[in-house]
Amino acid sequence: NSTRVLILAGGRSDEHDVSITSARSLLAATEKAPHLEATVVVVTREGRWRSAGDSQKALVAGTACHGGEPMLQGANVGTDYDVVFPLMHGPFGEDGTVQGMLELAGVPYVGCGVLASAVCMDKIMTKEILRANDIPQVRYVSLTREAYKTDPAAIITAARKLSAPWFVKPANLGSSVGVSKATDPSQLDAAIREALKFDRRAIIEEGVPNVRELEVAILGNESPKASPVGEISHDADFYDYETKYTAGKAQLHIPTDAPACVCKQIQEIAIRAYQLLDCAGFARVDFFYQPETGRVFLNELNTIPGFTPFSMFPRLWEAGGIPYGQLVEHLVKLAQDRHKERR
Ligand code: ADP
Ligand code: MG
Ligand code: MG
Ligand code: K
Repeated sequence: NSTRVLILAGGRSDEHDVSITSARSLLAATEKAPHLEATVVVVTREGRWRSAGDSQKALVAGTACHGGEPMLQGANVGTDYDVVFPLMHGPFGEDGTVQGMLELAGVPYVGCGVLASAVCMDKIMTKEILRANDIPQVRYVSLTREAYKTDPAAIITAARKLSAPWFVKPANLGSSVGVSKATDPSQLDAAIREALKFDRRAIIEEGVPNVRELEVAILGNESPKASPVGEISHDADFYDYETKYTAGKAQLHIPTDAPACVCKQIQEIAIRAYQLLDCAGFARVDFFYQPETGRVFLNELNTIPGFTPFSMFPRLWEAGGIPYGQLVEHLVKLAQDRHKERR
């Protein structure tokens, strides 16, 4: 009597290939788990849904560009599967849209619900909620395309009240797409225009000098637990798209050698933020650590974290005593528990 899991992979985001790599590992793990039976459905880069049979080719190729149907077809999600594992990153995967479809289908799914997914995808909304709850974070200014068109000087003036350098980002994206660093006020305009190419809304943040990037993996529904804290290091100016996805450009340190009191603070803040935002299942919570002052700032929560065996989330839990296969089983169980709790 095994649990039938539907893995959704690929999708329209720039993390399409990463998602398929994650799905392959996930599938292999379910094959080893005696009571899990998984099928993969791949969404193409154009946002079309392949059949399970066609998806096999994408799994082998590692990517899917063409083909597929406008919506998930040939499977009645609610009756053919017991649990769905939406493993697509970024917009249309991590942002609550797929989660909404799964709510309508009435099927349990891994990870955060609609609200937490949508809020965590939106850097402005996340920050507004964190601010209302005194969670430490960097100072920021938010803007819309329309506001910038109407009065660019007002926005530049507001941004200049934050200390340099500035990080300018689209509100709803990931993988560092559309993110730029401005070190001089003269670079702000170009950075803002770049971010606004990807979204109607953008955010300008105060940069953390000599930043160290620490990440923690959270697992659970009503009583979430934090993994040991990991660190990312690299030689790039910041953790940009190329550094994230070129093998060998970034190093993962698990656990970090940052002071134990800093790690403890990070674990506590991450759990508080996870609960405030009503996250469920899992999330990777990313922090900035400023070694000279000892301060930590919550950067973001990622509700569909990278999930290859070499990704930060599974590796942090491995260090925390939960190997990859068990982690998958646990996530499936959490999805079923949450579904029951919500009835
Ligand atoms: P994404 O959701 O695309 O990963 P992030 O907000 O995490 O966007 O920004 C991407 C990267 O840019 C970070 O991992 C970090 O290297 C750098 N960065 C972003 N904001 C700041 C900041 N305020 N101070 C220092 N570095 C930053
Ligand atoms: Mg990030
Ligand atoms: Mg992100
Ligand atoms: K996010």
